[in-house]
Amino acid sequence: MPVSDDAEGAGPITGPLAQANRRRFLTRSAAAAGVLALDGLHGAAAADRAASAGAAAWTHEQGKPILSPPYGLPSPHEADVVRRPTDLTPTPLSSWSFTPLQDLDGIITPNGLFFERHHAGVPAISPDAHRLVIHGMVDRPLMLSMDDILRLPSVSRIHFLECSGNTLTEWKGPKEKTVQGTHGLLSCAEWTGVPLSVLAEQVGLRPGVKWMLAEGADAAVMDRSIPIAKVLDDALLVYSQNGERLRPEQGYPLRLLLPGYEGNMNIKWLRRLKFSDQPFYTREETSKYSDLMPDGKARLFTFDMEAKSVITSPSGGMRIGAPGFREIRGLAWSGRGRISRVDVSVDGGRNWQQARLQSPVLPKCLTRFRMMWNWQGGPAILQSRCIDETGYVQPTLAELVAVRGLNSVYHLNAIQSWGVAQNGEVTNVHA
Ligand SMILES: Nc1nc2c(c(=O)[nH]1)N[C@H]1C(S)=C(S)[C@@H](COP(=O)(O)O)O[C@H]1N2
Ligand SMILES: [Mo]
Repeated sequence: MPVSDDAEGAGPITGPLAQANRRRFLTRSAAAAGVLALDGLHGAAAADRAASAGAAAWTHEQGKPILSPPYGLPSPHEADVVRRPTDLTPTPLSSWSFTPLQDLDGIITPNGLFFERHHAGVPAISPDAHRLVIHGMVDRPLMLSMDDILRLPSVSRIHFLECSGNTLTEWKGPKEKTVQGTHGLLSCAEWTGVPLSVLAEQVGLRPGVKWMLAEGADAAVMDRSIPIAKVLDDALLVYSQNGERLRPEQGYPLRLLLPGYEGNMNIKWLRRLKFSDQPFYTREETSKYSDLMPDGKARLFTFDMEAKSVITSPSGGMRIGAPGFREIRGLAWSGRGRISRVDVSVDGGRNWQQARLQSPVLPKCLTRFRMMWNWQGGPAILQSRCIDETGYVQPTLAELVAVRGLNSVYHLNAIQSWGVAQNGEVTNVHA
């Protein structure tokens, strides 16, 4: 098999360019630590042997023709990289599926791996028959077809979406085995659609409008009240996701996107917007999606997803092969703006080191962080802690529970710990 320079992906390992690349990589990544031993690199002699040993079977024959299939699929070798269900719900119609964060790189979630949360299944909506009604305290009520909506001025923005129930199993002790289970109700996409401020102008909001109801066309008829400031700030009427039309699971043909707000308010299969001078106190925002505090009172309208981060590799269920250097990788995000800093600890929070942030660092968007780690082969506890541009610091679980108590379900944004055992096994632990 041809040996490629793992460091830079720059082709065969021999030759002056590859040597220069390799030198650059070694100085960049391992300067402080001395030698970086990669399993794949055994020096010039081994590389030369491999290079002259002849090409692999797939190099000796032609591959598959174009358009097989017309809509491309991942390599069959990646068949394990899938959304996974939960055992927490009695029916798959009102349930979740979780994004395999441990298998993904960068910040964009492929559309087929975007987490799902439906309260009454995925409706089969014909875009030709679908209508969006806008009414209430407006001068010119409107009923729009998808064609009407596609004519309006559009924007594209990259934002995360997180269910406020993400991590809900972890309040009282480590439960889920993998980061997919603990944090997989989180995904990120480039969304395209119409700013709601444009529509608000079209219909003419009456004086005194303070809230907007958004309602879905699914059998759950999911509805939520949204403050008018959010509607006019950055709310989007979305029809595309990562360059193609929304997937049915994500609200085809039309959904609401409220950047940084809890997943539940991002109404899918959107059919109605109603403007009012007061909130609607729907079932979803009173009996559900509120937070029961230690004194028995419930917090209502907890919209913002607060700053949170998690290490995705190494993470629960993985096994670290050999001591030595490896990159710790993870994601950080905040519903209030940009991530300004991520720190990583390998000793359960006693010492912290600043991680590198991958650009672009966008507001209300996943941010990828990385840090090189020299695992000595002993037990370790890996943690990440983020700070957003408002100065908010991601809390420990103890700090969060001290304020919130243990009655609530949603909005667990505490620091996650992964324990590394002597033998390299990584598990979910509370530290
Ligand atoms: N119409 C409708 N909108 C909905 C829901 C729903 O069941 N019906 N679920 C909500 C919840 S709880 C979440 S977390 C997000 C999930 O969006 P996704 O399935 O695209 O990830 O959609 C929200 N919008
Ligand atoms: Mo949700």
